[in-house]
Amino acid sequence: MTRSEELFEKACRVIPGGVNSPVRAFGSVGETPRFIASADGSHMTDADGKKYLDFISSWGPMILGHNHPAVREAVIRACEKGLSYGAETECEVEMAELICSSVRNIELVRMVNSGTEAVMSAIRTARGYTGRDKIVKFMGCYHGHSDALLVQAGSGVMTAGIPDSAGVPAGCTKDTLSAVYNDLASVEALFSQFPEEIAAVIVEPVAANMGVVPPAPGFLEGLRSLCTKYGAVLIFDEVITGFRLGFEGAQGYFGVDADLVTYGKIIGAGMPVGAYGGKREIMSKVAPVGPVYQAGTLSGNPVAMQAGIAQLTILKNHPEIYAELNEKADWFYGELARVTGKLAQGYHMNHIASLGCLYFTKEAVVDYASAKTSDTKAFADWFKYMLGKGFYFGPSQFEAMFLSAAHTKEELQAVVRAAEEYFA
Ligand code: HOZ
Repeated sequence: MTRSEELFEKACRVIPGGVNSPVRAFGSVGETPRFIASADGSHMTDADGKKYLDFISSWGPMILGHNHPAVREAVIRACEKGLSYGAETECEVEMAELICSSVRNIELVRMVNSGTEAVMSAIRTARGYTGRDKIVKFMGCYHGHSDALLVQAGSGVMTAGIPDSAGVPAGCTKDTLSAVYNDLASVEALFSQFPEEIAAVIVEPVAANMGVVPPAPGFLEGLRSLCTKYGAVLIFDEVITGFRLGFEGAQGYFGVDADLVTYGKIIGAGMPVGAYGGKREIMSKVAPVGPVYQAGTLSGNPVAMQAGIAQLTILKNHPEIYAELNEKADWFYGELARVTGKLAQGYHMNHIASLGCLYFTKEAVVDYASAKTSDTKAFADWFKYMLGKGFYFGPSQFEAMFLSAAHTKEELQAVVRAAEEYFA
């Protein structure tokens, strides 16, 4: 028995399913979760001492690689001054200034503790601002696990084949309308039906919880126009794309303006942080200036803030990091497309910037329905093979691969060689 197997057995006795987040259970790939003991640069090492080239990057935030010296130092320095005060600190102001001064349309920003919290709060703010109740989300997009958004959600919900979670009262989702990703007509139809009732449209500007589905040309621009026309708030959920596609996230990458933006763990370099921000007029509705209540003892935690400031400062001052990362990713995902494309019948490689996903389907994957055509059993076989070779991908067909600045071309070349063997 491996140490990971031992730990998993123990964990199952005291933690539901042995994990603290369902995707980690490796259920859909029929493997035992690897318990991670440490991580450095592009690698993680498990409890048995096996080293893996990591393609999860803690689901995104480790864009500079694990255990980056500047982030580590910032955290150690912050810890020496105490872990939490429940009162304001200078570093929260520094963090807010860093974001507001460099990301378009963010004039005010509020720190929270996770992407889930950020989204939940942004929706409440949009509702408070517009005085409307309905929201539009897209099938296959995942916005965390708050009640109103667990409707045809991506990520673990999609992996587990759960259309809507148990325990969510119907009343909590009655104002959640579902549209089809990359299909503007489906959004237009909802606006025609409820022209004065929709508070917000929330979208992952690159859908990265049903694999990776880039927006079709004109899709995000179309959402912008519809929201403007009908007086609804356009929310970009940038928990994955924020500070990853580029410093200005999807807004900068696609040149489309959102009204509110939500961020997650990347803001804290992997510490439990989230944030929501946007136009002053809308964000001024948030308490204590406005009537929309939202709060949190640990929000803006000084250790998390210092970690985030260290990472964001490096990213801001070194735009070449994005240029190099995205170029490396184009090459790598292009190679995977070449290797699998030789077969051309049953594989489909989607990618944008450092995010990628290999689907096991003949269909072009452009939305929830086409993503679901992927053969998850074939994905599981590929996953197991690559894990055995020391390449750690997200343990589900519907999770993204994340490259970091720490991945070297030689390491990625080894992945391509393993893929060549697998698909030979
Ligand atoms: N797709 C999720 C992150 N966006 C996976 C992480 C989790 O649920 O634990």
